[in-house]
Amino acid sequence: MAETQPTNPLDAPDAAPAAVAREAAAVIADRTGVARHDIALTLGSGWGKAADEIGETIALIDAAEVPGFSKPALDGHSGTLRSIRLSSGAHALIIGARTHYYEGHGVRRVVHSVRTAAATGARVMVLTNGAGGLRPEWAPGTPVLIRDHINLTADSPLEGATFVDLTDLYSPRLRALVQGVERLDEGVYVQFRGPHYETPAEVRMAGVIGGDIVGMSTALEAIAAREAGMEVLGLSLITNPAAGISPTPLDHGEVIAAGKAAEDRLAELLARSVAAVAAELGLGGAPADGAREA
Ligand code: 8IG
Repeated sequence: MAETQPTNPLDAPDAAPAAVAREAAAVIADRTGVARHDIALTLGSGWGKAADEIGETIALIDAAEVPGFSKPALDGHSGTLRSIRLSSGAHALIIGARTHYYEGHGVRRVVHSVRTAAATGARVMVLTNGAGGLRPEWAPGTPVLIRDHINLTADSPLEGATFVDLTDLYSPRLRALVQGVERLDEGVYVQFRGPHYETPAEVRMAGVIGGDIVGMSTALEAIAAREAGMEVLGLSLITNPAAGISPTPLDHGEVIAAGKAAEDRLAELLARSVAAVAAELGLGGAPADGAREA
């Protein structure tokens, strides 16, 4: 008997992405028992350990059971969505199920998790990734704050004549909060389509046009987050010098080791940053300083 292809509601010709995101958010609220999440995080390569440091896990959901999330591609493992309660009482939604643009399922699928996060109530979207670095002083394992981006995918998550201002897309006040936790370099993230890495000539081009970091995610997600009204924080873990930046070819084992060595530090950085963001925005139980009535 022929199995029917699993269908994704986002792929229906008349699908409304925002409506699918609301359905997804309703499933998340139902499965977690958390009516509203305050902050959402997508954890990319190297950042996964942070989930355990941010707070207490309330619920784990298989992303495949949430409308619009992609079914497993190769290894039968679809990501998980995790609901965490911070000590402040704020609720964080951890998205461990990123769909990359290079998978070729279209940009709607790429940004569905971000739209879903907004529909759960999240006011802040934290996007993290592993990426290549253009500055030679960035050793593998260096975290960098994203200050701005250049989108080289020639695509957009916005549909129709939707004009969204991207000035200060990577929130200056959230960057300042992270800088207060740990002093970090900031850089411009350049999203390439991938999945191949860049040639040295492409990396030189990225530098000439103002880029510092090369990767294959985040820019499209950040645009969708802004469209949905969220404030965006972006962090890259430099796992390797971009092609042609280092005179010696990269040893894959060394890169993996550098990532592993950085894990604990990144987890602590992110957990402290999230706590600072929750306090600043008055997310969760405790009101922020200054929000208190006399
Ligand atoms: I990890 O060097 C990682 N992801 N585009 N280039 C691009 N993406 C990356 C790289 C890199 N390293």
